[in-house]
Amino acid sequence: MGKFITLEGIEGVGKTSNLHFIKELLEVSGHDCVVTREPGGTNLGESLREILLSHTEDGMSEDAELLMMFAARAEHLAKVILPALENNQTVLCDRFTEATYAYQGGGRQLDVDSISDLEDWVQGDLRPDLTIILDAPVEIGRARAGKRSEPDRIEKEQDDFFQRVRDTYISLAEQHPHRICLIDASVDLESVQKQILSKLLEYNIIDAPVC
Ligand code: Z5A
Repeated sequence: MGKFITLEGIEGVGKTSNLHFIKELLEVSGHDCVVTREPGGTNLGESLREILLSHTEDGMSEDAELLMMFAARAEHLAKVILPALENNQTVLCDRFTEATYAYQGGGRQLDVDSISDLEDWVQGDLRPDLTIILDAPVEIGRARAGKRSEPDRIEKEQDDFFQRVRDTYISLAEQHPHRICLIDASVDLESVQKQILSKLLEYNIIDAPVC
């Protein structure tokens, strides 16, 4: 089985900015990478993403949002993630189930046991080998994201929502230190990337370069 690596954090912390950097590190170290994202990664998943992020007219029930995240994930696992892992490829995914714990569990305050039940149902035993959480204060993430584009349906939430999301990410890293690590993403990009490199080495995802 290949390695499964996921990248997480509140909006604007730099997931997109660091995805290519991580892919390059993995490829230099011999990994054959598949880069993908959630919600999305398949035709059905991308259609669900469009609904999830833009369906603003009459809102969306919180349970519908949660179930659509997992519907997109089930398709993603069946069509992209599991076939790649079984083919010994490394899957690098921009967000996965930790985002559901953070946004639907923390942000929306939905029942965590229901999320855990859905996780077991949809994923079985599969959990990422490493989840990198880029962490920065909400005001920094929002200021960076704000410079870029119009907010989508979820980005329109208030700061207290994103504070709960951030707090949940921090607590996930505390609960599962063997597979989830936190990176200080409030600093400049070069310093963030140094931390990412050191975590990939620490978690034995890549080998130290031979000098
Ligand atoms: N969601 C959910 O609710 N439940 C789930 O289960 C899943 C997802 C899977 C879509 O995610 C939404 O889906 C997301 C959670 C929800 N909603 N929110 N909010 P997404 O990942 O596609 O979208 P996003 O969170 O909005 O990501 P983003 O805004 O694209 O942020 P980012 O990728 O982390 O940031 P970036 O684009 O790399 O960087 C933003 C700017 O900051 C950019 O101008 C960079 O040049 C700059 N930047 C980046 N790093 C630095 C540093 N270190 N210093 C200075 N400037 C920097």
